[in-house]
Amino acid sequence: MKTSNNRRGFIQKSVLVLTSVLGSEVIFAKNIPTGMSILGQKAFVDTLPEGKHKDLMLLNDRPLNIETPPHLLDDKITPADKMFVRNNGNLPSTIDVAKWQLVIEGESAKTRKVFTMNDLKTKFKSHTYQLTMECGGNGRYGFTPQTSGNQWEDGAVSCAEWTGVRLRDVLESVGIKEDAVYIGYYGRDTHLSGDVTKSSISRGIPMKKALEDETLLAWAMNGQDIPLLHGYPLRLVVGGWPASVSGKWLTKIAIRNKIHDGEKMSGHSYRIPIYPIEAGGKLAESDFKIIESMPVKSVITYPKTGAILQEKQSLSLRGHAWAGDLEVSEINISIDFGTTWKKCDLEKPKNKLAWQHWSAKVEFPQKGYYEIWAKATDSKGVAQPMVIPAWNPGGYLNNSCHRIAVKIA
Ligand SMILES: Nc1nc2c(c(=O)[nH]1)N[C@H]1C(S)=C(S)[C@@H](COP(=O)(O)O)O[C@H]1N2
Ligand SMILES: [Mo]
Repeated sequence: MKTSNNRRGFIQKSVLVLTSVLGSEVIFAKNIPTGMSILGQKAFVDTLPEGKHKDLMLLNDRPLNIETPPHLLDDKITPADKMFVRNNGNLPSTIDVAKWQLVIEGESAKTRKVFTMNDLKTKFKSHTYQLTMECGGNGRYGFTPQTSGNQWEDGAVSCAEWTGVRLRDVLESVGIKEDAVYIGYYGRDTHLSGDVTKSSISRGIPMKKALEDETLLAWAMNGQDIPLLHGYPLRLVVGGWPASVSGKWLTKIAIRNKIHDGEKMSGHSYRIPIYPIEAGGKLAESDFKIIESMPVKSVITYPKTGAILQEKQSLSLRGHAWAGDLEVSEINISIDFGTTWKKCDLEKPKNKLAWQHWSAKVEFPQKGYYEIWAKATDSKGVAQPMVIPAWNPGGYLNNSCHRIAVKIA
């Protein structure tokens, strides 16, 4: 008896999930054999969501993960239609901005306060910053053995212009206790399983980063409402750290007296080994540390890989470079597989934590196949590696040089 009850329970639960995923009723749902799942929405989704450039790459539709090919990152400020998407759970279904609330609470909050969108917009000074957001797993495809998770190539990065209030101003208006060490965020999206009591992701940052000028509670991106896919109507935006700390559809910030222990703060989620391990190796939970500032990296956004150029034409290259909390101090390109390097022109960042634009002109000695490599160096003298850096179980922080192929015809 017990087994059949459980089985019925399982069927009902999975049907619930499936109907909500499809957005239309599964008519004979009660006939689905135990343990069998329906083909589902994959069969109907062969295009990207509305508002996304058609040449973005759909990595996964459940949860939705969409990557930007590097040549579509050519804009100085990433427009919404070209911004990569990384969802861990289901998009929030209904959003009523008039009723939207942000709760600030936690062991280390002096009191609990609730803010409406209007409170945030009218009671605090607003600020606008360009902020680089790169998924911690950008470049994961480069690791061998392959690690689980989205096999991002080079395009899980963006730099948009975000407008909102400083998290610091809002936290200070609530009151921060002496023992505060971390903040943790909560968003309105739901867990993939359909279990509404579980968060899909709830990460955080140490107080020092939370209180930084550029850490925003943002309601606008590039001068418009934040698109639904990117966190409408309110988002925590933290530049230079793994984008997973920039909580979308923000409903709550907890001021914690310990390192935040929300979903995806433990195991190998956004954590890397303290010491180098062999590729494919295992290590104890206590031998991981949380990823903080992202490493130095760059992309070549023009030309597109696979470009065919005329002989004796000089080629103008361009792209962006960023270095987590630091600045990029230099970027070089090579057309001879790293034997010689040429220094590029590099702009200053618009503000701290914004990516920097670079450009260079190159000439090719004769017809043939070439690769162009770009290598940025941060303000502490650390450069991108030319080979894939240390393997880690989560497949994070592959900041090896971006390469493109060109032919001179
Ligand atoms: N609430 C919520 N916030 C989230 C996520 C999510 O799934 N839910 N994904 C995180 C991860 S892992 C990344 S890389 C960025 C992606 O931001 P984007 O989709 O706006 O590019 O959002 C972060 N914030
Ligand atoms: Mo991410």
